[in-house]
Amino acid sequence: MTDMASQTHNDPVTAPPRAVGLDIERVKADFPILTQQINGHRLVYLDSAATSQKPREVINAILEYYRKMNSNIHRGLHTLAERATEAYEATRVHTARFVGGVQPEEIIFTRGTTESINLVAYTWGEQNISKGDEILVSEMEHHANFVPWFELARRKGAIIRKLPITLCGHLDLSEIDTLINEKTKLVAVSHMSNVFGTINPIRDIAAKAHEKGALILADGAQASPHLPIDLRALGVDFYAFSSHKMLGPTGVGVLYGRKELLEAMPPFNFGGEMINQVGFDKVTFADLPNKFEGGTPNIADVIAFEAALSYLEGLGMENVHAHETAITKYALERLSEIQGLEIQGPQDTAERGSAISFTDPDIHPHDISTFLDYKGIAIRAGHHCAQPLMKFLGKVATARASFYIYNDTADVDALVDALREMRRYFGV
Ligand code: 7TS
Repeated sequence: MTDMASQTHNDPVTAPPRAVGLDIERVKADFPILTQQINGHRLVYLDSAATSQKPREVINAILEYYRKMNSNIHRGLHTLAERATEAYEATRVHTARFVGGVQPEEIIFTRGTTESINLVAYTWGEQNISKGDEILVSEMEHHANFVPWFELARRKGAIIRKLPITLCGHLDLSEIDTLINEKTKLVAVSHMSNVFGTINPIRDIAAKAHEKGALILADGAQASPHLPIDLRALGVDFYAFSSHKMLGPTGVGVLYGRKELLEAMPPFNFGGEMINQVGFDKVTFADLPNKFEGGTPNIADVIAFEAALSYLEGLGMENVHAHETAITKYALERLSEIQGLEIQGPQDTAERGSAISFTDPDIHPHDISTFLDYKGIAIRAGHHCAQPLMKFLGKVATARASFYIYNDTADVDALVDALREMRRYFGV
């Protein structure tokens, strides 16, 4: 591993310690996948905004579940079923605590952020959106927080309004007082952009929405892995996020909803588990949260998600954030040394997280990604499921490096060295 002291390139950037707030060697050692060589090089994983790697604790929790507990929850009266039900519900309690201490029945398990948002669009949306109503959606949304609203508006004859963005990668809030008006029923905005990395002022936007009687749904897919989250302080009505971006397994998502809203909403999936009484004359539904968890849920992965939450809490979310801020600052400085590289999003690390999108004037993002892969470096290239944002930038794609707890300054150096080599290789 390259140590900062043995850096060979000539650059004016003062490197921070390899890790801030975290014992980086210990953290790295917890992620078995990182010991691999890819194409003959040490794996440098810079694609955590797409999905994070999993620590041993999470992998073991899945194995333990299938070895010792496997059974269906909420219905069996035998010991295994009780164990599994207890562990599944313990994750709900833990998740409620992790996001600032909401009520456990306000936490609904889904398959991911996408399903959480669709749940709201198909239940609350069907019930509350009518012709002529307005839904304000930011221009930097992932398609998961855009398309469900677009489709809802199409079904209902409602209107999608755009909360625009600036070239610096911020939301343009200058017109917010007219964009949110008496017709606005919902504001849909990401807490952290998956392209710009921008941390959006959710609390202020929530206050503006509520002033006009609108609700706010914040997409927390990128924020929940990286920031301490306090949903009550943010003042959101709905908040959606995914386990797999925060060290947990794939196939588990969370929807937080204020209890009185969830209680008034119709169910999403009809079937087993979500009912109270079923007869040919009448069906009644279960109370929260079961009303929204029809069918056998993803028991193993929900249970293993608890191990991810414990792991993050063990590190401390303040430490996670401090570490990533230092790495992001260093990465922004080092990347800016590369001639011609255009870096998107805020420069100030107080306003952003660790996803850094960039483009090279001479090399397509897909070629950048392919070249870096030869060097064992995993990044993402494409439109990042944010085509309205790409359109605003006038680009079809960007390259994106995203950092997490197991990345250090040596990973940034590997990226910068490889990008320099790439430019030489392409003769630009
Ligand atoms: N919202 C944001 C802000 C995201 O970044 C993503 C996934 C989603 C929603 C969807 O989450 P899912 O778990 O339901 O798939 N973002 C990315 C990405 O940036 N690259 O791959 C997936």
